[in-house]
Amino acid sequence: MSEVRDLAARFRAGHKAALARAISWAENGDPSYPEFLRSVYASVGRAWRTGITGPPGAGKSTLVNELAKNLRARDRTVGILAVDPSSPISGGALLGDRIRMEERTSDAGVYIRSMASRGGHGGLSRASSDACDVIDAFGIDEVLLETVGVGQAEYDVVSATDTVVVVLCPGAGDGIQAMKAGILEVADVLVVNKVDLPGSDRLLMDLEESAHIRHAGTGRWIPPVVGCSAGKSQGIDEVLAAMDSHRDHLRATGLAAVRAAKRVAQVQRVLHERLAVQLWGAGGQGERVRALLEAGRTPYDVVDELAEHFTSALRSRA
Ligand SMILES: Nc1nc2c(ncn2[C@@H]2O[C@H](COP(=O)(O)OP(=O)(O)OP(=O)(O)O)[C@@H](O)[C@H]2O)c(=O)[nH]1
Ligand SMILES: [Mg+2]
Repeated sequence: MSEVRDLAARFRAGHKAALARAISWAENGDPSYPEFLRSVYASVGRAWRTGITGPPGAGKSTLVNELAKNLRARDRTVGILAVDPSSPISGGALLGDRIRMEERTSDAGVYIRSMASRGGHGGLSRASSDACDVIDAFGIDEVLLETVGVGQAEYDVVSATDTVVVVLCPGAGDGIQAMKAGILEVADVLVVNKVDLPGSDRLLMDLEESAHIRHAGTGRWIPPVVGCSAGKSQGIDEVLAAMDSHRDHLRATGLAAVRAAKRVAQVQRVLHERLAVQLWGAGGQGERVRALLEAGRTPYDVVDELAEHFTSALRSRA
């Protein structure tokens, strides 16, 4: 039996080691992954995927742990993917996450995996969305994907998940102001964590007002704003209720169309990634570009020349 068929068989039989292996294939862009995905793809689409994003230290992991606990109490199986942004701020927190989540790992209904964001940016978004597919195909009910929301990562989590929960906490002040437009753009649920700390009421009101101003009259989903204290296990049911309300909304307004649009975006992303590797990869185009620029060409002329070079290279390969 081929390696892929062997893995798919063990995967379908519910072996977690096979799940782990398949995620590694996804993460590393293993050449066996596409064939593996094909063999289990009919099972993809049953899980609900929730992205948990927000600034470093907002309490995302603590909240994920609490959400997992409550989802387990509802008899839902849970897969947790924590993407390590390998930033100096959060790099150290990963070990803490692991220890905190230890209590969940003895539960057979929970699968926890952290992924490193090594490699290019596109690689990370591809890998995390692939890993969501794999967990989904395994038959797990709920996927919780934790990512640190800084810039583009916020948008990546949107394409990989159905519901995006943005976690903020009081005390970040101006930082949150600066990010607010982006946050409101991606959030389906806005959570203010650490309501045990001062400043949370103001942040709650501020977000509520901003969400209404931004979305009122647009007919778009207005993200509910919920306060909680994940560290004290308070308000978690309210967060789950807000997540449920978004899920109900999507189901009532056309989940299939939303998911289809995200798949189209995924195809475009993977194609970009592959073309970039094929075009820029081994050839060392940097040198070529520099030489052309040094010869006095404008950037546009260089682009024309490269485009010409690429198309003839592709044509000769076809
Ligand atoms: N006061 C208070 N502290 C909390 C609460 N929830 C989490 N914390 C603390 O906030 C810190 C960061 O929590 P994490 O859950 O690791 O935050 P995170 O957003 O996952 O952090 P990164 O993954 O590093 O971005 C930890 O020291 C937690 O104990 C809360 O409700 N109240
Ligand atoms: Mg974390």
